[in-house]
Amino acid sequence: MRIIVAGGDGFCGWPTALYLSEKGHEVTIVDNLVRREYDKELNSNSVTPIASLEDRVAKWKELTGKEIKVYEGDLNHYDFLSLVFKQERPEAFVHFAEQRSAPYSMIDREHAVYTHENNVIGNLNVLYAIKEFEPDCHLIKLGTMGEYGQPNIDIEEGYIEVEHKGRKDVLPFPKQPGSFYHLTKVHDTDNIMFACKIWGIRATDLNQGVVYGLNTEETLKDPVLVNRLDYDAIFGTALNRFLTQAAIGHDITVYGSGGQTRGYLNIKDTVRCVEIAAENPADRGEFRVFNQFTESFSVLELAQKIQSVAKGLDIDVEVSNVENPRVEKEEHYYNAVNTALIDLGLEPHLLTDEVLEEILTYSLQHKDRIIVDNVLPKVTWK
Ligand code: NAD
Ligand code: USQ
Repeated sequence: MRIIVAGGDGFCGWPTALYLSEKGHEVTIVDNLVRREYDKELNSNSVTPIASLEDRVAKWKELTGKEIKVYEGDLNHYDFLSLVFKQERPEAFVHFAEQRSAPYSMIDREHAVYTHENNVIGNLNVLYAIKEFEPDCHLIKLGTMGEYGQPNIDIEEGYIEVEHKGRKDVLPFPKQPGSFYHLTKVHDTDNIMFACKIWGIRATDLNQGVVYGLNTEETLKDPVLVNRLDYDAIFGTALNRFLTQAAIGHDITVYGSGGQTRGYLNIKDTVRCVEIAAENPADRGEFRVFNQFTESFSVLELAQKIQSVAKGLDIDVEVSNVENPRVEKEEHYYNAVNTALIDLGLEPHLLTDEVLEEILTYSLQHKDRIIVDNVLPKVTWK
C-alpha cells in the first residue's frame, strides 16, 4: 500500500514509518521538522540523541534496502500538500503531524493560537487534498482519549446511544477536553466527521491514550534509528517523564493528589494499531472512531510502580505531590471502552516491570543529556 506518514519524524511517526516500511508498504514521510524547533525554543532536547531525518532514512535504506521517501514541508501550505498528493497518490494518509503538547498550547495566547492554526488548518488541508486528489484515500487520524475529558460515565468509542424524551439516537460522545491542544483534536474530529458526511471520505480517528516506551524492533536495529524520548515539563508525558526523573534521582512529580486516570499504551502497540487501521479501511463516507489504549492507570499508581522498579536497580527515588499546574479532576471515575482494535487483532504489550526497567535503563545511559532545569512544570493553566 502507498502510505503517507505525516509527522514521520516525531515520537510516534518515526517508529510507525519504519514498521510500515518493514511490512513492505511504500512509505513516504511528510514533516516540517517543527518538533526539533520547539526543542530549540524551549532550550530542551530528547534524552536519546536523535539523528537528522536525512541520516535516519539513509541508515534504514543501508540496513534494509527499503526506501522511505521524505518531503520536508508544512501541511498548512496547501500548494506543497497538493504536490505531495499528486506525486505520491496515497492509499492511506496517517496523520500524526500536529503540535501535541497540552502545556505548550497553554503557555500564552500566541502558543494557543499557533496550536489551533497548525492543527486545525493542517487537518482541514488534508481533508481538502483527499477530496481533490485521492477521494478513495483512507485518512487515519491521530486523535486523543483526552477529547472525552473525565465524564462520570463510561467512555464509549466515539459514539453513544442516547434516549431523550422518549426518542433514541446514536450521537457523538460528549467532549470535555482539558487544554487548548486537546480542543484542537475535538475540532479536527468535527471537521473530519463533516467531510465524511458531505464528500464520502473514509476516515478512522484513533483516539490514542498516553504513549510510553521508545523502542520498537525497527528502531533497535541501529543507534541512528533511535526514537526520541521526551522528559521536560512541556513535552514529556507521564510515564516516560517519570522514568527519566528516576534516572537522575529527581522526585517523581505527581501533580496534586495523583488520582488522575488515563489510558496508556506502549509505542509498540501504536505502530500496530496504525497497521490494523490501514489493513481494515473505513468504508466510503464512514467516520470510525477507535479508542487506542491498552490499560489505564492513575498517575500515582505509575509513580509507585516506577519507584519500586527503580529500587530494584538500587535507585532510591521519592514520589512528590507537587502543586497541580493544570485544571483537572484529581479524583474521578474512569472506565473507557477499547475493544474495537482488540477485535481487529491487537495483542497488547502490557506494562510490566521489565518494560519499565528497559526504559529506565535507556534513560540511565543518556542521563547526562537531561537538563534538570526543564523538569519542574512552569506553565500553568490559570
Ligand atoms: P511529535 O511532536 O513527536 O511528532 C509530531 C511530528 O509532526 C513532528 O515531527 C513535527 O515536526 C510534525 N509536525 C507538526 N506540525 C506539522 C505541520 N504543520 N506540518 C508538517 N509536520 C508537522 O508528537 P507525537 O508524540 O509523535 O504525536 C503524534 C500524534 O499523535 C499527534 O497528533 C498527537 O496529538 C497524537 N498523540 C500522541 C500521544 C503521545 O503520548 N505522544 C498520545 C495521543 C495522541
Ligand atoms: N502529570 C503528572 N505529573 C507530570 C506530568 C503529568 O501528574 O509530571 C499528569 C497530568 O496532570 C495529567 C496526566 O498526568 O493528569 C497526563 O499528562 P501527560 O502530560 O502525560 O499527558 P497529556 O497532557 O494528556 O498529553 C499526552 C500527549 C498528547 C496526547 C495525550 C493523550 O502529549 O499528545 O493527546 O497524552 S490523553 O492523555 O489520553 O489525552
